[in-house]
Amino acid sequence: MESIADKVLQGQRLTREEGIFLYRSHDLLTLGELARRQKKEKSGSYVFFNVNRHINLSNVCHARCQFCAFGRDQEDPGAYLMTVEEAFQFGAEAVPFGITEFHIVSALHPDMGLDYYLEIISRLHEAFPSIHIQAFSAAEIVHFTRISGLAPEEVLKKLQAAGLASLPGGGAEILKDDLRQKICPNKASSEEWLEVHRVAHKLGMKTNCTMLYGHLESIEDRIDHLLQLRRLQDESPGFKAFIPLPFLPDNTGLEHIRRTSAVDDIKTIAISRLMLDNIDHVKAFWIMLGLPVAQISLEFGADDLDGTVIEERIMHAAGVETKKGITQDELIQWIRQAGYIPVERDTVYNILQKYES
Ligand code: V47
Repeated sequence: MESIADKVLQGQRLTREEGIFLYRSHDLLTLGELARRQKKEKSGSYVFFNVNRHINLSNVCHARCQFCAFGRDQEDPGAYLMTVEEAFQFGAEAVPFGITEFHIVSALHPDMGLDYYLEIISRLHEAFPSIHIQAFSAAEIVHFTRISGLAPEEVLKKLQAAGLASLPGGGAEILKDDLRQKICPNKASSEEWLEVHRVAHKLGMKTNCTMLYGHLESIEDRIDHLLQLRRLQDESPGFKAFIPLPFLPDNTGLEHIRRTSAVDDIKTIAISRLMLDNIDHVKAFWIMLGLPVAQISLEFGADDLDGTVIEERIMHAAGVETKKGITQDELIQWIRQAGYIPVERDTVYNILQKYES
């Protein structure tokens, strides 16, 4: 631990073996101290949040990943698909709440063509040009290439022209193909996921990245995943935030697996902060971690709690017990109680308002 601490203090990069060592260590406080130091270098005493609305266009999905409780077959009870008009209204009704972002992710619908998605983006963008549209995980973009026969670059350019501004970080799961064959065999491969972000960055789009952990993967797989993200960021920078997503097992094909512990969640936040020295923000997504663990993770390297969300569906299908949304005032309180300055940001981390007391 001492030699790792020295390296962190000197700004040197940690290796695969050091990452694995940190996961195996029980010295949570030293880990926290190092990660907090890194967080302070990147964002000082600020902790970010944003005011956004999640929109999940459909839950009808041909991929039916083992870890997902949200996806449905078309004829299943509870299956839904928003029309373009319904999606537009769903977004529009949140505008009076002062949202600055539409966060749109969906399922891999077997029948809807690319035009459906383009139309929703352009309707929202034309009506609300100042609201940032962050939409479609790389797994969805790969799906769009398959249904349209277009290359990732062409799909992204069409979406960009319609008003898409950035990509969320979903669909990464664990970037290891033999594991993906077990948990998500019908969607983008590791290289396809990476390629979409590589191309998006080259087109000038900012994106996020995630890691779904706590299912069938090993500690080594987690570290290898982080290293792949770090490598892509070196080669083609554009990731703004990393979001570790603890696996929520209820109602999934992996229901026998126990939910990750708070210690694992906190360690994962801290280790990602230390390994991903070239990604500025680590997000503790409060919906998944729960507000108490998300708040404590601010002392372990996280510098963002994500947003107001308003109505979250994917994680709630998997039994998460947090609320479906939260007010801006509540987010400000949670951040202040941890001793940090709450900062409202836009999607790409421009500062909109500081709440200094
Ligand atoms: O790709 C699905 C994950 C992701 C479960 O970019 C699950 O700012 C845990 O990526 N247990 C979608 N995780 C959500 C996502 C996201 C969320 C918040 C912010 C951002 C961002 C991105 O959710 C999926 C998958 O990895 N997921 N089911 C589950 N049962």
